[in-house]
Amino acid sequence: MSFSFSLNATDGAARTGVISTPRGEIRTPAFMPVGTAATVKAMMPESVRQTGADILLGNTYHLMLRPSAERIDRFGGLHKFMNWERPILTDSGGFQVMSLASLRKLTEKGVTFKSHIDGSKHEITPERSMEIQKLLGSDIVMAFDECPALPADRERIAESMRLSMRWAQRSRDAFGDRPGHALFGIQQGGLERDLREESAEKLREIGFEGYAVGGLAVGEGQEAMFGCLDYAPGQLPQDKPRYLMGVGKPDDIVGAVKRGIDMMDCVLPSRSGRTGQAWTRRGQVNLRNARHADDPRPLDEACSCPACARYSRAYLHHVVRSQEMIAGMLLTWHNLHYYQELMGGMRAAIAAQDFAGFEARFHAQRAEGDI
Ligand code: PRF
Ligand code: ZN
Repeated sequence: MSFSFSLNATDGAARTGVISTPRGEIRTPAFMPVGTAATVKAMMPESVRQTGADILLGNTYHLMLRPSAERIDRFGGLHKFMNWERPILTDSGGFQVMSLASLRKLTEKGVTFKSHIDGSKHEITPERSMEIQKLLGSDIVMAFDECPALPADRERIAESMRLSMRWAQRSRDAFGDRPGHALFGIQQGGLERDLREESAEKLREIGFEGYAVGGLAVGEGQEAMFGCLDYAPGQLPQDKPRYLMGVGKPDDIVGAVKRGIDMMDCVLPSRSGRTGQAWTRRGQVNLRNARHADDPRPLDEACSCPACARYSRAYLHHVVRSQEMIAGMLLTWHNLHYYQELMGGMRAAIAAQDFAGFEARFHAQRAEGDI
């Protein structure tokens, strides 16, 4: 069986469909929990599945440094190593090098850097990134790219985008013929419409199984990001999945889907769950807050996750304040469950041609605020 994408319905620019892979189906719009170091922190893989996730994201950068791609390969690949048999998408490493590593040096060939873990020296090129993602056994491989932080001047953005497009061609050449596995290209170009178009044109010419909108959510703010998403997805092929990398808050996700995005990933639901932050229909709730100390009610009475079905706000408050491990476990579960419900709600609304109604209810509930 090979890799394919079929659209089931559209509503305005919003789309719903299914990506089929030999490891299972990915319902779109899809949210991918982040499993950077071969684990979605604080969650068993079967629990991640119970939240409704069809696919996880893993990271080339972290896994090449520890425990190394070669070691994971010897254990039969990342799926087996981490006990997640469904699809995995891996990011290609450049973005993480730029945000985490020290002594980075960028050349036409690739990037050299020192590990943030032990200071050891490493190199990633498009060819090495493809090799690592192959050793990991990734189902959806991301092209190797560079993502400048915003704001940046136009010349810097243009040069970086053109380097990423040369790397995209090298990624395509190095990826080879791998039935059932997909390579996604990554559009860059900052907030410059013509550079985004130039990037999209180059990627379409090379040809990929899917296309990511990269270079957003890097400091430009939601309004500017939505401004770019008003045209960027439309520059990419209609018949292939479109992935917005590293986004975002629930309202970012709803706005991105409205504008034609099919896949997203973000550390927010898992990371903020470990700091006592919950995301609900009614917005963000900080369980550290003293107002929860005597509250016998669940975090969200309409949520069926274990944190809401079996515990009170008073208990969640207590374990957050006491820094008990179960605090991170319960809140991560709740947040991932909420994110997946949000995606499911959007898929159903698009299929029913009611995305506008969904969006209105989404914003109305948040405007009410927490109980
Ligand atoms: N490129 C890659 N990974 C990414 C990004 C990118 O532009 C972003 C930007 N939001 C997040 N992760 N390869
Ligand atoms: Zn819940």
